[in-house]
This record gives sequence, structure tokens and C-alpha cells, in this order.
Amino acid sequence: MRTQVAIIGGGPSGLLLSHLLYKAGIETVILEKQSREYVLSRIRAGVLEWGTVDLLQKAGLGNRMAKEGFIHNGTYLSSQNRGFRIDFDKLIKNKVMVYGQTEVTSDLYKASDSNNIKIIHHAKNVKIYDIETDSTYLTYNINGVEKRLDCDFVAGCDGFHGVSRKSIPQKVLKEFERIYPFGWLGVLSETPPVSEELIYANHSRGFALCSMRNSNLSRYYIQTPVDDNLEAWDDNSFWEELKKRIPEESAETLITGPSIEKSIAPLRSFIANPLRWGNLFLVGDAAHIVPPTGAKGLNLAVSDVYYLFEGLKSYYQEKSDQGIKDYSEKASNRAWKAIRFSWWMTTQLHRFPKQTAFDQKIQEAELRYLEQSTAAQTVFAENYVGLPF
Ligand code: FAS
Ligand code: PHB
Repeated sequence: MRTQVAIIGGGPSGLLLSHLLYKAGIETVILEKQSREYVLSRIRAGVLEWGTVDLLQKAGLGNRMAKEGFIHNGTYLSSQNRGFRIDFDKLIKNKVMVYGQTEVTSDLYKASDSNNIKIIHHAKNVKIYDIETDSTYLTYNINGVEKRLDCDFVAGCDGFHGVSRKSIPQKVLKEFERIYPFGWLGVLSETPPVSEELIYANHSRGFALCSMRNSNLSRYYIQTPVDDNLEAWDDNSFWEELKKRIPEESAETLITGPSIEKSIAPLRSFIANPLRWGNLFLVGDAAHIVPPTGAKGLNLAVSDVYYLFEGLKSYYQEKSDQGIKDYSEKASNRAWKAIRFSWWMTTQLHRFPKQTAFDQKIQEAELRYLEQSTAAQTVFAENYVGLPF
């Protein structure tokens, strides 16, 4: 089998790239290791930058999002149970969209079906060969049978634990990483959200986040030691701990209920470089990881897809390789700004094990400055809503 662009990974970045290339008449084949149901079952991102919303709408993928998503013109931050609001609309005339990654992925799958995009699920043991030659190809295993896929280019959209990044020679690949000494215990519950906008809470007991998926599906997170035992957190202890960390008025009105999903996610900041090696391009979580505090992971995957799509489109349509030459630098530059913002939010809103009283006072001063300074709030709003592509 031969295609123009082979895509490893059928998550949001792989599906979106194949959709944009399809609309430009460029053929793709997606190799996804898991089943469709598994990919759709993952609970991940919840906040979309407006640049992401714009790109999805322009790609004809925005109808359900426009109907079912929530536009948020601001967000709340709190320190020691006392909250304040950052008004994106007043500060920078902009907004974000709360629409779950699960829904985005489901919309992408529907579009792939109607466009007959070739997605091969259960593709095991994907391997990449001859990346630096004109005859690059992949092999993969389906039900014990080895298959071959020849291609011009490979888009590595296979997430942090995928095969793509590992296919770049160690002597070439540079990795920048910060692992945080805590995790996020996340709960999904069929309860009305406690607030009409998100609440990011800094508290001496640790960070907490109140988010949502729809008017009766809420998503809450609390900071826990990364190796905490999930079984030790029954629903009641989760709700009691959450109440202690959020603004008093929210704790009084919080509606609790049984959790329908509960998991602990580790937090890390990571980026590889270069993001291109020969005919292989790293995209999304295969290239970089950010702690979810800044709500940037999915949005960064989308901006990578945008840069790579533009590069491949001009390669096939204008016979220019400038765009694919510039991909690694363009995508990394924007990624580093999001990595910085996500690191800053994580550092300001979490309690670090060895945090001194001095560190504590700095955090409080930083949040008080943010509460009182229009300049600081404008910087926050610009970064949270999303920097231009
Ligand atoms: P993905 O990991 O989503 O997809 C990669 C795909 O490749 C998967 O389907 C996988 O099965 C497949 N694959 C892997 N190895 C393979 C192989 N060898 N062969 C074939 N296929 C292979 N981001 C935000 O912006 N906002 C948030 O609120 C947010 N919250 C998050 C909460 C959690 C708990 C987590 C874990 C992440 C969160 N993120 C958030 C980040 C998340 O959204 C990712 O950035 C996003 O899923 C990245 O999409 P992809 O790059 O497509 O990678
Ligand atoms: C979520 O809704 O899952 C969510 C929202 C904002 C974040 C992280 C996660 O910063």
C-alpha cells in the first residue's frame, strides 16, 4: 500500500491533520494502535483556545461545538478560599470554548467517516524505515500479519509514549523536561457545575480546579502526591477535600454525586528538538507535554497540525519545501511560550513538597499582584486564551 502522508496515531492531532490534508486533496493513511472505542473513551482536555475554535470552524468541524460548547469570557482564580475573576472580554476582547476533547475527537471521527479517510485500528508494532531517504516506509502488524505502507512523509501523532520520537537518532534528539512532584486526581460527575466559569484554586492544602463538560457533567481536580493510592480516595473524601480548597461561597453551593470516572494524572513539562527528522514530523504530545494547569495540551497539538498542514499543502501544491523546512522552528517557538505559561500557572497555583514560607509568600504576592494589576491580568488573558499561530 502507498500513500502521500502516513500518520501514526488516531488521536485529535492525527485525525485533524488527515482531515485538513483530505480537504486539500492530499492522501493519508492513519495507523492507530487502539480501537476506535478506546480512543473515544479517553477523558482529557476541556478548554479550547479561540485559535483552535477558529481552525475547527474553518475546517467545517464546528457545528456541534457551536451548539453544545460553552463560551467563557473569563475565569476565576482563588487564593486561600478567596476568589477573583479575570475578564478576557474586557481585557483583550477574546474568549475560550469549553468543549471536551472527547467531543472534538468524536466530531473528527464522524468527518473521517464521511470523507472515507483510511484509519487502520489495532495497528500494532508500527516501525518506521528509511526516514532520511526518498523511499520511506512503515511496517505494522494486524492480527499477526505484517503489513507495509510506503509514503512520502510520516506524521508522528502518536502521543508521548509513541514510536515516532524514539525513531529519531539519540545523537540528534534533544529533550527538555521538568517533572512536577505531584499529580492531579480528576473526577467526572453527573452533577451541575459549581460555577458558570472555571475556578483555579491555590490553597495551603494544595491546588484544586473546578471545570465542566456540560450543564450536568462536571470535572474536578485536586492536587495529590503522584503516587497516591486511588482506592484511598472514595468519593466522599474527594468532595470534602475539594470543598476545603475552593472559595467559601462555592464550597457552600457545590453539588456532589457519585464519580463516573476517577484517575490520577502525572504532571510534566517536556519538549523534544528537532520536531522534524528527514521525512518524519513530530506533532502534539509526541513532540511536547505540558501540565494541564494552563489547558494547553490539545491546543498545542492543533497549532502543530496547522503549521505542518500549511507546510505539506505548499509542498504538494506549490512544490515549495519552505513550510516543511520551517515546521520544527515555528512549532517549537509557539510551544515554548505555552510551556512557559503552563509552568508559571503550575508554579503559582500548586504546593511543592519542599516549599518554604518564603516561597509561600511569593505565591501569595504573585496572585495578589494578578488580582490588582490590569497589566498582569492582560498578560494572563493573552496567554490563556491563546497566542496567535
Ligand atoms: P494523543 O495521546 O491524544 O493521541 C495519540 C494516539 O496515538 C493515541 O490514540 C494512541 O493510542 C496512538 N498511539 C500511541 N502509540 C502508538 C503506536 N506506537 N502506533 C500507533 N498508534 C499509537 N490538554 C488541554 O489542552 N486542556 C486540558 O484540559 C487537558 N487536560 C488533560 C488531562 C489529562 C488527564 C491528560 C492526560 C491530558 C490533558 N490534556 C489537556 C492534554 C491532552 O489533551 C493532549 O495534549 C492531547 O491528547 C494530545 O493529542 P495527540 O497529540 O493527538 O496525542
Ligand atoms: C478540564 O476541563 O479537564 C480542564 C480544564 C482546564 C484545565 C485542565 C483541565 O486547565
